[in-house]
Amino acid sequence: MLKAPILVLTGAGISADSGVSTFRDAGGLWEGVRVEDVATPEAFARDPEKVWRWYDARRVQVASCVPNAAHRAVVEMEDQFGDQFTLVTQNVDGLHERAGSRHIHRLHGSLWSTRCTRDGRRFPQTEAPLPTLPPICPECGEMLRPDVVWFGELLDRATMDAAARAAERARTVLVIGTSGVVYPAASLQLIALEHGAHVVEFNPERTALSDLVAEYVPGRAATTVPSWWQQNRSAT
Ligand code: BV8
Repeated sequence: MLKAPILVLTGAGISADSGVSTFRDAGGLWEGVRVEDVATPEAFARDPEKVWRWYDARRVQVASCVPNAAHRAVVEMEDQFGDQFTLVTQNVDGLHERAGSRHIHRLHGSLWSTRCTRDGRRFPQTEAPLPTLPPICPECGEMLRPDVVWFGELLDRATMDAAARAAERARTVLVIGTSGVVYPAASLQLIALEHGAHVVEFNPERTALSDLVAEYVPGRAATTVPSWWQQNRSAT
């Protein structure tokens, strides 16, 4: 029986079947790249152009990808459960938005937005590749940075608070395609477990969460999530 409220927590793995590189799988984004070299404020201060080249390469890759059946199943869940549904993603690729998800808590920002390094003003940026690296603020001429949360940076407080409240209230939580190693994002699935939620993990590899959840569903999300959803949606 699929009990509401429903919370869906997604990581890079939900986009893997769309052709977007994950972070920690073989051939993933971090392979051959030291996180400290590209995803920290210090790295950006040291070599902004190198950081921008890494992010722009990801933007180019994602621009040629399309949402997959797992993203579309998540949209159907939002359609069916309305305000009893919450989507929280660690992903910055924008594929949930392109699939049609409407209310998304983006914990780590977006590849499709930039932020002025002088005053934090945000600018949508959908052009990939960027014409110049690093991009310059159209208002003040200062450098723009990727609008993402780097290691050592705080997440947006309101976003994390809303996600934690949803994790406390949810009766069913789907954890899709995350290694669960990055905090505080990874704490959400633990909060849900502590509050007695029925947690279902979708991942081809077992993780530290796999032994703790009610259902561990092995396999690729583009196959397992729609299949699980079809079997359980009618049970409501
Ligand atoms: C912070 C930027 C305060 C955007 C990212 C405890 C508490 C608080 C903080 C910490 C803590 N311990 C350590 C920290 C510090 C750090 C952290 O968590 N470090 C880790 C590495 C130990 N956290 C922070 O710095 C956070 N800030 O807490 O501020 C503070 C400040 C200073 C000091 C202390 C505290 C900020 C974290 C945000 C970092 N930014 N991204 C971008 O470039 O994308 S994180 C990055 O990794 C991504 O955003 C992504 O969200 C995240 C997690 O990766 P996953 O999405 O899980 O992807 P991954 O590749 O790992 O796994 C993919 C999974 O999919 C695998 O399991 C695979 O099996 C599966 N899969 C593969 N194919 C498929 C599939 N699943 C389904 N279907 C498939 N086909």
